[in-house]
Amino acid sequence: MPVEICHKLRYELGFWSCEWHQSFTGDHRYPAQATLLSKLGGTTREASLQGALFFINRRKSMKRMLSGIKPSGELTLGNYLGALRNFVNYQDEYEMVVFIANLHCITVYQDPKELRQYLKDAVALYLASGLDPQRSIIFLQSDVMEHAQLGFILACNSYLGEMNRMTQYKDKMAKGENALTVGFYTYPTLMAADILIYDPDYVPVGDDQKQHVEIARDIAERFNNRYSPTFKVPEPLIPKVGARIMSLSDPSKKMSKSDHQDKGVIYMLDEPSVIRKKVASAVTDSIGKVAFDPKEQPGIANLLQILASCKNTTIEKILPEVEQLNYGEFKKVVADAIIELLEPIQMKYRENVSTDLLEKTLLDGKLKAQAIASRKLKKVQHKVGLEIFKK
Ligand code: AQP
Repeated sequence: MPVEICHKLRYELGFWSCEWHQSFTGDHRYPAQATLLSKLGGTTREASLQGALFFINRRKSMKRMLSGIKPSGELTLGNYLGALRNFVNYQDEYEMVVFIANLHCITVYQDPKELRQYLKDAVALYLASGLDPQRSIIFLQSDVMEHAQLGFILACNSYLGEMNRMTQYKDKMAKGENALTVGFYTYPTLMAADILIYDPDYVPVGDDQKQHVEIARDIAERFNNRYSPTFKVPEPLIPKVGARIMSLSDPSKKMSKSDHQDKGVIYMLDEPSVIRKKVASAVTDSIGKVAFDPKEQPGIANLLQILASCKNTTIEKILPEVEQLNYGEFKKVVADAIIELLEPIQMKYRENVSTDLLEKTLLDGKLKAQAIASRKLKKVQHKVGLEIFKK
């Protein structure tokens, strides 16, 4: 059985029930999988029930993992090393649900034209990095409207005190930002919906994002206790590799896509010459020795972290190779490693971006995600008492 048909089966059979098949085709004689397989290019003979069952069971035996990136700017090296690369690796072990969190982008004003470009680039970069639409569900958050609907129901099961305790909100308040939107204030409840609607077992998060999973867990437990068991309570999974990448110009701050100090941020689509320039002007110190001392030498420690992450190794292993170098030579090694890592991704990005692959991926992902999300939302609406008639 061809591999791509197998991958499709893994999803489709899990999500499309026999009833769906019968109502869709009016055909009660064959199991759904036979018709589906032939639709996908196989033959009915290939669609042996045994083969189909194997894939259903395989999917069922996989734990589900969910994550998303909010492309409120161009994706950075930090997004890749801290998140995207891990998502790609997780595909072998988990059923990955990966979305583009576009609703979260607009909690602060975005120029519509720029936002569209960021979103398009993000899908192209997901694919260029190795996320595989046959194995992962890749979609745009706003395409699955159930997120926003569940978000509101969960907001009605959350408290102002919880929102007030969220770090991002507290940070902005402490900085005296006074033009915060209501969407920004309640985004944790939307994020809880993004997660809980798919019943994932795990949510991989950076250290700074743990609070989001914690609030989703609290809301899930409250809902389960108040109504009846409805949501799986997900576990945060903090990746062992893929440490926090800091800004090159201010190593006390995370490398962030919305940081307007471009010099400190390496974007996934930066040209090699730009990468070299940014790394060459990275902040260091006057000690003059390449060593891992985040307290005394935060800039050098960050460059070491970047080098180790790009080479997929540890700082202990990489240090002996670079500790004799002067800062100029060391920076050249770091820049080379970043370019070596990003160049193949950039090439694939250029291949993908002008084809219809992006649109097809998002449409396919939307259908698969919606099949899960709408079932869960119906269940929730029924439990809360919103439905008058059983559908
Ligand atoms: N510098 C980083 N180092 C390691 N991991 C990082 N991530 C982001 N920056 C780094 C990880 O990328 C995933 C997606 O993050 P996000 O884009 O949804 O939100 P974020 O963490 O707020 O990313 P930014 O770039 O800092 O966005 P802005 O500037 O909009 O606030 C997460 O898993 C995150 O840990």
